[in-house]
Amino acid sequence: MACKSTTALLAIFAFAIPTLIGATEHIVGDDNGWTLGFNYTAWAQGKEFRVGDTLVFNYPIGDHNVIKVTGPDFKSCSVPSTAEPLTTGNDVIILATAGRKWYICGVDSGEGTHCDAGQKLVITVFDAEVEAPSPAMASDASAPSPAVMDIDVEADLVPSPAPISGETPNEQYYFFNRFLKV
Ligand SMILES: *[C@@H]1O[C@H](CO)[C@@H](O)[C@H](O)[C@H]1NC(C)=O
Ligand SMILES: [Cu+2]
Repeated sequence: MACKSTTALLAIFAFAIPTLIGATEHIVGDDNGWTLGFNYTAWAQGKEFRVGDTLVFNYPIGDHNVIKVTGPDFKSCSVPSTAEPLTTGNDVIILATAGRKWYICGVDSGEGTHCDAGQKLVITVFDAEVEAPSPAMASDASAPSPAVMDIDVEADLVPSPAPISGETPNEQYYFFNRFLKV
């Protein structure tokens, strides 16, 4: 069973590699970085965000932060109490799933947050497989989407009641130990 899971993981990497080759790194705000007085709506316009791409937020440490929020919190510039702001000054976000994504700066200037002043970014991320930038990738167009693969993995990781007669007790221990720890 452990072998089956390993095979599944290898299969995922095999599918993930073509996706990553076509991945784009988006420097938010380009040379302006993540700052006040910049229109991120205009910046995002005409750009294509795909699953596997990355967003990079550059700013002087301490001046700003990056918080992923929901649509309503984006609109009202609310910082959820559970928020875990990114604060490294070079925050990299991997766009792992398709859909609408909202990011704000939650730093308070004393007269509201930077978000209130317009430091906010909303993007729509599309599936990676929709686009085939190269002929090599076009042949992969029928590959299952990452979301579907995630589901497959989950299913495979659930210990099944399959016969374990061929396995020694040690192997069984290894199997359960492995999945309890992961
Ligand atoms: C930012 O740019 C968008 C798109 O060009 C525009 O609709 C919006 O009014 C601009 N916002 C500000 C605050 O200038
Ligand atoms: Cu800020």
